[in-house]
Amino acid sequence: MDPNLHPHQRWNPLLDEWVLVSPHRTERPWQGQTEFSQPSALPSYDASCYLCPGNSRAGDLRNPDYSATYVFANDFPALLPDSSFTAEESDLIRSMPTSGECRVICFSPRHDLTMAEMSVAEISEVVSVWVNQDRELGPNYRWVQIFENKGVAMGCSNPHAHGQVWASDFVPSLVAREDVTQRAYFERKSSPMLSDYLALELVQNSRVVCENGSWAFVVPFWATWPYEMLLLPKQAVARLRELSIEQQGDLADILKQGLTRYDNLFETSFPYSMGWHGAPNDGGPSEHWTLHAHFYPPLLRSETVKKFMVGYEMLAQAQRDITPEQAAERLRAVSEDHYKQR
Ligand code: H2U
Ligand code: ZN
Repeated sequence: MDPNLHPHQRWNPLLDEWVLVSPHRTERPWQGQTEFSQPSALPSYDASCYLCPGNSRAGDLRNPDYSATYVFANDFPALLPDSSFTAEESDLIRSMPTSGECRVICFSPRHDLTMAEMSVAEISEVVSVWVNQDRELGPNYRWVQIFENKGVAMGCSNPHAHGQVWASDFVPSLVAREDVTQRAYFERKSSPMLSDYLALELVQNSRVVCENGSWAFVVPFWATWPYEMLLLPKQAVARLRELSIEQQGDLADILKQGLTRYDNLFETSFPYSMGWHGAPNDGGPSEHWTLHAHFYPPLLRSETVKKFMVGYEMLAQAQRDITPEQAAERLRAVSEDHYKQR
C-alpha cells in the first residue's frame, strides 16, 4: 500500500502523540484565505523601523549604530525578573509564580535581509549570539527558549530579521514532554533517541533535505506542518553552549542551505517559527538529550495558501496533507542557490 496515497497515522516519539496523514486530500479546491506575501523590495534601512541601527524604540530608548548583531531587553517582556505572585493550589485551581526575562536579537543591521539571504559569515554571528545567550542565561534559568517568528503569516511584527529569547525559571510543557520521552528512550536503549533517529534517517535517506559534516535537516517522519524540518547534530550534544567551534561554523552553513531551499520552494520569503530545544538546566544528567531546532512553516501549496491547524487539529489531533517524504523530495529538488541571488 502506497503511503503517498492512503490515509494513515504516524507516531511522534518526541511528544508521544500521533499525527493523521491524509496525502490524497491535497487536490481539493481552495477559495479561502490567501496570505499576503512580504513586500518584495524592502529598503536596506527604514527610518520607521524600531530594529534598524540608530533608531528609537518604545519609551526613550535608542538602538546603537550596530554593525553585525544586536541584543536588547524586550521592551514588552512576557516574563519579569520579579515573581511576586500569590499562588493558588487546590484540586482544580492551580497557579504558580514565575520569573524570567525576554530579549530581542537583531540578526543584521540590514532591514532587507533575512537569514536565508545573509552570507554564511553573517549567519555565524547569529549562531554566536544564540550560543552566548544560552551560556549567559543558562546558569540562571531552568529554560532558555531561543526562537524566531518570521513573516506576517507567523505573526511577526517587523520584516527586519530578528529573533527572541525568553528565559524562565520553569521548564515549559512541550519541553518537559520531550524530556520525559527522551529520558525513557535512553533508559531503554542507553543511547539518545534523536541520535538513533538521525542515524536511521541517514540510512533510509528519504526524508533528509540537506546535510554537512556536523548537521542534517530532515522532514521528520512525524512532521505535522507541511514543510516542517528538524535540524539535528551528527555528533550528540545536549545544549547550544556545548557546541564546538566546528559545529558552530557548520551550523551557519547548514542554515544557509536549508533556509535557501525554503525560500526557493515558492520563490518567496518563506515564513516559519523556529526554535532551539536543548537539555533543560535542571542540574540532572543530560545524556538523554540531543540539541535540535524545530522549523514550523505554515505554507502548504504556494506562497499564498497556508495550512490551517483548525477543526480536527484543535479538537482531535494534528493532520497533514502531503507526506513528509513528498515534502523532503520537493525541498531537495529546488536549487541550493537563493533565487534572489542567482
Ligand atoms: P516579534 O516580531 O516576533 O513579535 O518580535 C518583536 C519583539 O520586539 C516583540 O516581542 C519587541 C516586542 O515586544 N519590541 C520591543 O522590544 N521594542 C519596541 O520598540 C517594539 C517591539
Ligand atoms: Zn529595520
